[in-house]
Amino acid sequence: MKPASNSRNNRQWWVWWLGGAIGAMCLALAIGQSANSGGRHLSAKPASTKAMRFIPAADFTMGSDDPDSMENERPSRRVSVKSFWIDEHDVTNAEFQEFVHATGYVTTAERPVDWEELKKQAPPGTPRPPAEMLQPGALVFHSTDHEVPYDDLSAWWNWVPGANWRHPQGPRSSIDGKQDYPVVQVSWDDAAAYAAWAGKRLPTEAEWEYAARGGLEKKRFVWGDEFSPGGKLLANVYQGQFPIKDLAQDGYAGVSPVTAFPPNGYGLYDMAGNVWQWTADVYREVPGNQPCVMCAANGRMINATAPAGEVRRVMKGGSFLCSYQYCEGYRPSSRRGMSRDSGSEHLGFRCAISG
Ligand SMILES: [Cu+2]
Repeated sequence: MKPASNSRNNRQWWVWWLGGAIGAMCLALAIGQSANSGGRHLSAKPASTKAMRFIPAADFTMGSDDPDSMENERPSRRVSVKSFWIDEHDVTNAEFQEFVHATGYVTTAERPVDWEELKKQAPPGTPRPPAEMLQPGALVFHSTDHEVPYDDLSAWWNWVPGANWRHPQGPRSSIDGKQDYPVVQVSWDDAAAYAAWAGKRLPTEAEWEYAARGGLEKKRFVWGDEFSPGGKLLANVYQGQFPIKDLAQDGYAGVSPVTAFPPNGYGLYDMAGNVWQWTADVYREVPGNQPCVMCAANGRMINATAPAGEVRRVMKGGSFLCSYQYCEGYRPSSRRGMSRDSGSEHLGFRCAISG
């Protein structure tokens, strides 16, 4: 389903702006909601370290000095982390479902959009968007049948009413049979609410990156310096001409079950590829950031969707849409900022507990 189409440019603009701005408004709603529910959805169950790994305190080299990295990863620096526990795998649809059943929590992407509220954050003079775009929904990836410029994200993202964690690609899609797939289309607020309910928290960016490195120091990938040792593909990423066709040489053209690929040195799955993961940290961009083409496009999307003063959070790990030719978002030092209120088809999370 496509947004009500005016001119193409209009549509493009609304897709980007709504993707982020809906969030800020939903944040306000969420705050109201938790107040109304008397904190119901935040009542924690006892924390358990089942299916978590213990990571001892350490100093490590965070970021990268590699000229083949993005500037927001540089320079590398020594960082200390205290001991902590981290989930072996991303939070699955089954786990998120348990949370929703227990609490009645409604995710950001499921809440209707109130234009009167949204308009307060819009640039002055912003026209009312097409009615269809004020329905609850989210951004969904679609392939193309031709090459597209990498600075036009609307070429491969659609605003889809009815897309949410239960219907990641829109109303006709479902998560039936995908209980062990990572939950997606969740905002940072949704992730944080789940973590609080589970008696956990989101990992910091430093914890996440240290855990991802799996005991290796200054390696380009979470398994070493070579992308596909012995020709093996060790993560769910994009192969082929983006965004025309993912050749699925790694076995998957989209999201994969959370333990489909080998774990890293700490026994953690999908610390590279499959879906990006929210972390606790506020995102700060390095001035003069000059990333690869695809990432530059994404950077623009983020800037275009972030209302002034809005807080972005760091996401890590890359996804099934990250490609060897372009962004290599699945490198452990790779990082991106995303409006805390935005969900996406390629973004999930895992939790941590201080150790
Ligand atoms: Cu990428």
